[in-house]
Parts: sequence; structure tokens; C-alpha cells
Amino acid sequence: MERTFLAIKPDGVQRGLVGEIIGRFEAKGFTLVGMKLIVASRELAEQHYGVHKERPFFEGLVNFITSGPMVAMVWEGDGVVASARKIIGATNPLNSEPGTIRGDLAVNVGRNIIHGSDAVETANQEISLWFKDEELSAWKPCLTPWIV
Ligand code: ABT
Ligand code: MG
Repeated sequence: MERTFLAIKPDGVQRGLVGEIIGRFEAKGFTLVGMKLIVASRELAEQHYGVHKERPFFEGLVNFITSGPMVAMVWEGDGVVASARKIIGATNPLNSEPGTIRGDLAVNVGRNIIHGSDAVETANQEISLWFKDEELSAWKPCLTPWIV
């Protein structure tokens, strides 16, 4: 089953949006298989955003992402990687469609409240970067199959 890594960034936690954000993925029908509140170390943040190492916003991005607790999560479901990116919306919240998390709740590209893996391969790398195997629970909701 496909999995993705999602993280509510320090701004989303500070603004009290944790419940609102998690609720959207639950309501969609995806399954939460791992979750923890964590202040990322500089090393973890630099690894997580390693692809942006040479970009001018890298230093500020790492400072921001390590500035307070985040809610790191693993979600499971068919097509969850691409679907979660759609639910999250475009990187710059000013371009995110209304109805998406960023489109409804954010205004600033450097404070866009949630991270979602951008591809299945990246998702697998990010899950193993942020979580140990034993921190994840594979479980199936007890619903009749036609509900989801
Ligand atoms: P993430 O989910 O945080 O990875 O965002 P997303 O994949 O939508 O966008 P990318 B391009 O990966 O942005 C990473 C973080 O860098 C910030 N950023 C990005 C800027 O501050 N300025 C920029 O010009 C760009 C392109 C936005 C993302 N996170 N934050 N916070
Ligand atoms: Mg990204």
C-alpha cells in the first residue's frame, strides 16, 4: 500500500491548525499509520530539504523548520502521494486554489503550514528519514469495503 510523509510545519502548529489539517486527510479516507510531535534538529532539516541546498532561501528555510515543534505523520492509501499534494495545494499559497489547505489557510510561501512528499520515491526516503519502522502501525479501518 502506498504511503506518504506529511508534516505540519511550526507555523501550522503555532496557529492551532493541527486538528483542522489532520481532519482533511481523515475525511478524505486515508489512514494515519504514524505520527509524532518533533522539533527537528538542524541535521534532520538539512537532510530533509537537501535538494534545496544551493537555493538562496535554504538557510531561512532550515531556521524556520527547526524553530518549533512539527507534527510529522505517515499516511497510507491508494494514490496517497499525489492526492495529498492536491489536498495541500500549490507551494505558494497565493496560487493555491481555495479548497486546498494552503489555499484556505496560508498566504506566505515561506510559511505554507504543511509539507507533503512530491513523489513515491521521495516519500519512502522521507519516511525512513523521520521514522523508525517500529514507530509505524500497519492497520486497516474496520469499515465495510464499499465505504472507502
Ligand atoms: P514542501 O512541502 O515544504 O517541500 O513544499 P513544496 O514541495 O510545495 O515546495 P518546495 B519547492 O519543495 O519548497 C520547499 C520549501 O521552500 C520554501 N520556498 C520555496 C521558499 O521559501 N521560497 C521559494 O522560492 C521556494 C521555491 C517553501 C517550502 N517550505 N516552506 N516553509
Ligand atoms: Mg517539496
